[in-house]
Amino acid sequence: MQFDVVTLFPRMFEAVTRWGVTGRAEEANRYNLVLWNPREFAAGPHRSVDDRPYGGGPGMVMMVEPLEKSVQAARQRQRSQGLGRPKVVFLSPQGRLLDHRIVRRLAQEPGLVLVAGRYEGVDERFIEREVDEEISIGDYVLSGGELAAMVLMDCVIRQLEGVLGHGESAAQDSFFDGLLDWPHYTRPENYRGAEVPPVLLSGNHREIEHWRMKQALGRTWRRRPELLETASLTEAQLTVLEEFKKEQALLRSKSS
Ligand code: 9D3
Repeated sequence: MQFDVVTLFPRMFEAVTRWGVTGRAEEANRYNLVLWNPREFAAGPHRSVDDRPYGGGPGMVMMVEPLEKSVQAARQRQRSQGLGRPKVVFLSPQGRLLDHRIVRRLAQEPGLVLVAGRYEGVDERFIEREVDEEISIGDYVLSGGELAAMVLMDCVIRQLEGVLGHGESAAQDSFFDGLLDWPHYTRPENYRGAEVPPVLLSGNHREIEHWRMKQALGRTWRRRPELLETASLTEAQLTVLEEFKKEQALLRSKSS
């Protein structure tokens, strides 16, 4: 995957390229990242990339020209790599909310151009002229699009072939897809009186599987019930969830 990112703060992206899974994936050439700073495409003695908003009001707005020239340079590079026309994604609070479906779709692309904004926003004409898709990472306020672009990159890179090891990308994952994780434990068996659930020490793999499924379903029902609407549970999962609910009811009646 070829990533071209347009940003006033290119060095922030070292957070992706230097560490962990995404750092190793870059070393292994699973993806390539090229950064474009609109400042380099800015005209005038001051190389301005922002100006005051027409109509007044607080803050500054990113100018069309340095952004457009950056995106065109990025497009040109991807075309020179024989990749065709890349999708241009603008990270924006006005965008569609990012989810795993969008991540998987974007991971199918040979290349992406990501645009991170700063200040109050970017000139709308840039979006109309150059942007294919606007994406938000959630309903909270960031200081700019860079962290959002890195979140998107991290999620996409994990989906690329050969990035996750066998254990991490196991078929188990897709089995539990759309549900929250079950609780995890490691040594010691007893931490200052807090025990590991005995079933996990039993060596009975069918029972362990069943317990984990029940916990995953139960927690999802408790914490994120809206996820169960789209998870399209199997008959077996519905039965296990009913077990969880009954146990919960029982535990509550015992404690009162
Ligand atoms: C006047 C109110 N603003 C928007 C709600 C101003 C504003 C806040 C934050 C303008 C730009 C930004 C910078 N944010 C992003 O560039 C951004 C973002 C975010 O803030 N939250 C979630 N996803 C994203 S993607 C890009």
